[in-house]
Amino acid sequence: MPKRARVRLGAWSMERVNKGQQACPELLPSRLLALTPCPYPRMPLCASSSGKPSFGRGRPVQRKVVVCGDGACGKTSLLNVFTRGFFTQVYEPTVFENYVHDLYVDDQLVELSLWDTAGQEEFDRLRSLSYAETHVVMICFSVDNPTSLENVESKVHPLPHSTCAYLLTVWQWLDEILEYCPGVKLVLVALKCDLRDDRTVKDRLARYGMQTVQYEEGLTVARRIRASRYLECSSKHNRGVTEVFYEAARVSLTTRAKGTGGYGGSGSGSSGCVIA
Ligand SMILES: Nc1nc2c(ncn2[C@@H]2O[C@H](COP(=O)(O)OP(=O)(O)OP(=O)(O)O)[C@@H](O)[C@H]2O)c(=O)[nH]1
Ligand SMILES: [Mg+2]
Repeated sequence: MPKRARVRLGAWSMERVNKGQQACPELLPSRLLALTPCPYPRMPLCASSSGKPSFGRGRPVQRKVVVCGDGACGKTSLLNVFTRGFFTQVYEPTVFENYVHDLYVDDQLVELSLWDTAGQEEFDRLRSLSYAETHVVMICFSVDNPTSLENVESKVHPLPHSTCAYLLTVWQWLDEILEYCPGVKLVLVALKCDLRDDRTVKDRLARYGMQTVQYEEGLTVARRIRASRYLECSSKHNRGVTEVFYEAARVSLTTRAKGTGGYGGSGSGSSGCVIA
């Protein structure tokens, strides 16, 4: 299996500094964009909807969301802010973590099972086990690391000093998801948006001829990979975090478990992946 490209510039690696947790500020309006028709941001989060599959009121629906993306792009921080309400500067690479969070979407109680995965390449095999019975895969990247966005999509590169006959296909997140979970709904999430206009980050990237990832660039990738949503947030400032999970939950409610013929959720004995 070809390996995913993980080009990392030393300057981007997060330092284990500023130990301690930081309480999240109040939720601020976020910048959201749904690729499919979506009432956001004009409608309140838990508004009633019409034309959606109807679920029994009060009967929780179980949905599974797998969160993946490059190491240190901010996945665990996102989950911590949403489920536990705190943000920490300390970077501790994840091996595997599981969270369960209940939320109402359009009057429907959703029991969201959130699977945090390891972005580090060493854990590729372990991470592949997370994809079973998944309704939505949240692919994350960090706006202060353009490579983390590049690593979302498959690309074919000509090998150096070769003719076009020799091409190198670089293994990316989308390849992994398509292999283990074909047909699953995707949500693309831009993390660390507070760093987009950060002078230090911008200067650092400029030294490599790069710049922070802009909204339109993320949106373009989301469209190319046919993501159901493109969302931006900052866990550090607690901006857009809740919306990310509401939208993921909303998307998950539009999926059917493969081979079950209903909104069965996990434990249905299906082969695991979910198609809309
Ligand atoms: N400025 C800023 N830093 C963030 C944000 N979210 C996370 N970080 C920092 O980024 C570093 C990595 O965050 P993690 O959430 O551990 O990254 P991860 O994607 O879970 O990494 P792996 O577990 O290795 O895959 C930590 O030092 C966080 O404090 C954010 O929204 N803004
Ligand atoms: Mg992590």
